Amino acid sequence: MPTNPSNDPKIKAMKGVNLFHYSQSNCAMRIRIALEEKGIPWTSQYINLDTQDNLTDEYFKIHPHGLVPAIVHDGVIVYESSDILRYLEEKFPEPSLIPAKDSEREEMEEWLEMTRDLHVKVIKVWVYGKERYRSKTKESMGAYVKKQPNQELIDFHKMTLQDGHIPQNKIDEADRRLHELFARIESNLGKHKWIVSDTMTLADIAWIPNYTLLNYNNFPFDQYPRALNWIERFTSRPSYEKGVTQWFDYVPA
Ligand SMILES: N[C@@H](CCC(=O)N[C@@H](CS)C(=O)NCC(=O)O)C(=O)O
Repeated sequence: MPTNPSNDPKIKAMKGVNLFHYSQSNCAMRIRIALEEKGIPWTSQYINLDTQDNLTDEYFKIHPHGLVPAIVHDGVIVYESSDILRYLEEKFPEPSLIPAKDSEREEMEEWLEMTRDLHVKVIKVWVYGKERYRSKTKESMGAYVKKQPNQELIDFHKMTLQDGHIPQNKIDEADRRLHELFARIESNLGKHKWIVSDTMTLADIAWIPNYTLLNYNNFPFDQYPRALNWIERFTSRPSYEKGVTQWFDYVPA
């Protein structure tokens, strides 16, 4: 788990849980939801991705790839949303968001790993592809390439800038993977109430923000009735209201 006790006096002095996040980031949403589910008090450190606040030298001291989310907990840095979820679970075990059985815990880990592996090639490709959205300009890309060590992200942002945007075959492949994943969620929900067990776990928290993003672009969730019921149950929880809905219209000062 990438935790870094920092030598920077300003970071070392940070007390409690400080969340570096952006309103619309699905990766940040999952951390805000987990914090609310666990009732952990936290301090908001807002990183405005629209103005590339994530690319400052100051922020690179916290996240080595200049991405959100990251947390600083009593001077210790943790980044990568799935690892932050695991870290919070370890430090704040109650209420538990881990399933009881070993087999369920293994499956929960699989869903957590998938959030990391599929974030760019499936979720981002599908969402940016549908919207033909460009979060960088050719000019801002120059600064980004110099700072960003993550080649997958550089290639992704470059792809959105090319003529014709993201190639249709990549969007189709992302669409196929998403249907595969939601068909699996649908099948799992036929066996238990939540994605991996009868209690809500980190797997549900990790995946509900993907629904939020895909739903903006009309992913056909109506093909998955049990998933729709899961969505309804989750989105009516106070943690979703506080961790997701209330941030939709956030305007940084
Ligand atoms: N796998 C990482 C992905 C983090 C990530 O890509 N965050 C996006 C927002 S969802 C970001 O900070 N993008 C800024 C950029 O690409 O410059 C995680 O789950 O924490």
